[in-house]
Amino acid sequence: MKLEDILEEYSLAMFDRAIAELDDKECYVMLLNYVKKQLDKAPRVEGKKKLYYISAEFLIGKLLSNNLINLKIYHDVKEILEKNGKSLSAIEEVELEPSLGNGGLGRLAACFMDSITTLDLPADGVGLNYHLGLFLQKFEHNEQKEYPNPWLSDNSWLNKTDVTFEVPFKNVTLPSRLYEIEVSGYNGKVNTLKLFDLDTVDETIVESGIGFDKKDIEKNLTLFLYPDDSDDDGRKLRIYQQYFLVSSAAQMIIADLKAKNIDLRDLHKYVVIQINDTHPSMVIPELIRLLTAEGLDFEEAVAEVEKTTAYTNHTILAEALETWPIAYLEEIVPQLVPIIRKLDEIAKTRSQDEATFVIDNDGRVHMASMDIHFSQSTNGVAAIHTDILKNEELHSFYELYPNKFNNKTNGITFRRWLFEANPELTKFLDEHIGEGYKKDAVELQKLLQFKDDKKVLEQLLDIKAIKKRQLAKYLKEQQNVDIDEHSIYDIQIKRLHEYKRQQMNALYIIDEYLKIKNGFVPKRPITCIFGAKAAPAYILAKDIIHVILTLQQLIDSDPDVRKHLRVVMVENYNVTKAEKLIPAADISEQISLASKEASGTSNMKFMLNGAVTLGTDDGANVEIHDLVGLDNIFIFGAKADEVIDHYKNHDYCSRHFYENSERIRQAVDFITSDAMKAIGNPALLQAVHDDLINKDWFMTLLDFEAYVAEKQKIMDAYENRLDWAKKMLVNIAQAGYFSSDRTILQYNEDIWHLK
Ligand code: RUG
Repeated sequence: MKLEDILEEYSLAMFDRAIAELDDKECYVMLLNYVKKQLDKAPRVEGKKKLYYISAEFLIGKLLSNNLINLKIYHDVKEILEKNGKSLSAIEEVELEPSLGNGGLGRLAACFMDSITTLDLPADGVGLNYHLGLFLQKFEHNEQKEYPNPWLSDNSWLNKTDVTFEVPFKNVTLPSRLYEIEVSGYNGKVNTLKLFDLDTVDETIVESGIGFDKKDIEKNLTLFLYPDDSDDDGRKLRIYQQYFLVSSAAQMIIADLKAKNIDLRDLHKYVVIQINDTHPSMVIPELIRLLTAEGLDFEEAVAEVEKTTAYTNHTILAEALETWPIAYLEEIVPQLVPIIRKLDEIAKTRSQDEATFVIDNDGRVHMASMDIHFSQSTNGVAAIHTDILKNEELHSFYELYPNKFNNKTNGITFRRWLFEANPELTKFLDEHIGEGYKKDAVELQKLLQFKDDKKVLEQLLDIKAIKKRQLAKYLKEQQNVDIDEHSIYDIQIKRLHEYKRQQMNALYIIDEYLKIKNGFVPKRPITCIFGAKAAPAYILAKDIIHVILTLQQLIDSDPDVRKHLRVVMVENYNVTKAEKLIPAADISEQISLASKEASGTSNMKFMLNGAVTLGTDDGANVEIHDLVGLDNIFIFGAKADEVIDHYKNHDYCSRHFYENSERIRQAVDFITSDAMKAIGNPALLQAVHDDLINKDWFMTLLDFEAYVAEKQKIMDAYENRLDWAKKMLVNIAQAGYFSSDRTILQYNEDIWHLK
């Protein structure tokens, strides 16, 4: 039967009407049901050994188009819908984006599941089923306000199962229920994302934004991802969540093995567990606990767990390397404490260096230390990041276990970030270099043969113009902002954090604003686009959002400036919005303080879509720089070793920069100018101003002038349109290395050994 007839049958069976008579919501439900059936029927990836990728986040994005692409029916479905007067993109709007992640770490987990499945590797992703996500961001009075971000509905990709496990806390045992989402691969096979939840969780306890009783664990456990941990109850709730996740995961793994009659002493031959960041680290003592309960002696269990687990580090920022007071663990999961104490003793027999202690002298458990001692592998996520781990942050561990350390530079799935987000560019590539790059992304290099071909370069510029027009239309619909599609789109989208230095971009905007006010207008209008959520308890990050939104309003209401310079902060930045923003970008802002961004992955998505990077030599930018060469990337600022030296010597003084540069002083002081205070909240503006002068922990002022100079260069380069198109082409051609398929093959080769 033809697909068209099948879909008509679905439509009639479900709604008693033909497709042409359905509204977008009904069409979505019809397609959802059809695709879910296909996924149910699809062969599962099978194999002797299975990966369990445990992660607090899976930022999977909407799934309809992704699944249609992987089932290779995207174009057919689109055509059938069009024949019936429907638009797939309008239907996609109906789907709620699952709010199961925060940023790069969660999106990486989602890209990995796609690649793992595509490469035919058996795996479960294991996480939690947050009802209300991180939070929904709204802008009110130029400030971020947080609201619940519900996404669960009767019509979703999530399937409830009858599988439950008993998770024992000190005061209460809670049943975790398994939910599943099928993950499709480009090979037509499926793996599963397993999400645990608690039936008693009650969304109605949330009041005034995202506030709720943090002590009411039975009602709040899986409400939010990363609940506010600025107080003790919040920190304890995170421990409850983490243990709920890992105990469910460990019990499920053991149940899987028992169902296959596998001796638990052979665990590592059948199972590998990737611990994604430290949130799931308690899986190590929990597995030891369960294995000893199953009859293994302690040493045996430790050895088995060490061989079975592997840890990925995603940051060198001290505040993100979790430590929990042992007293909290006593209070919540006392059964783990004797195990962790024994692990600490073992660790101390291996090294007396305090930097490697599992329990430090203040009685805090260092989750990363436990991971490194008691797993087989520790990897960083970009070459420079892994080097910094080895040589600086985790140097004592590296000396102890040189063979455990390895690098796995992150990657992105081209299925979502090229085929789905940019069908125009995909078609262009198919026509010029064939479709081989869809299987082997390095084949994108075939594009290099066209780097001096005027016609091809013009086609690339035309595609970018189409994507820019689409974004302008989307922003008009979503946020009622008009942007000039002929302006340069300069985009910085990522979590709001001082080290990512959105504040430096804001200072650039001020500098440009002042220039325009003084009659020096840019050759071409510039649209500076931001998308970023700030953690609700991270006050300075929220203040930086306030500065950007205040600038946005100031410029919008100034007719002299707004025709040359615009600022747009996209509300509630998420995967769906990233898919529209990235293909439209001219300039990719990757301006973190060198050494601080572990990798970054939006840098890869931008490059793949023909944006040119303006960045520091940090994270994966370094590898992009190597691949495209200095002609095709704009690099500025202090290098990582210089930055690291400043921290070691405590010799960075931002006030010194402020006092010695007129340009810096003018830009910084403008934050608290009358013009800004007339629009914004003076206290919040003052906070950002004062921090920049008195602290500036992430050295904005150190790099500011170099940044402005390099930005001028990139804007000038944009004016030579054919030369710019060549830069775009080289970036696209060299993006193949950043396919997550490559990353996953390396994980499998070096760590997982699945097939
Ligand atoms: O900040 C890092 C990014 O540099 C990286 O690309 C991403 C994936 O590896 O992980 C991000 N990250 C780090 N997210 N959370 C953390 C620390 O918990």
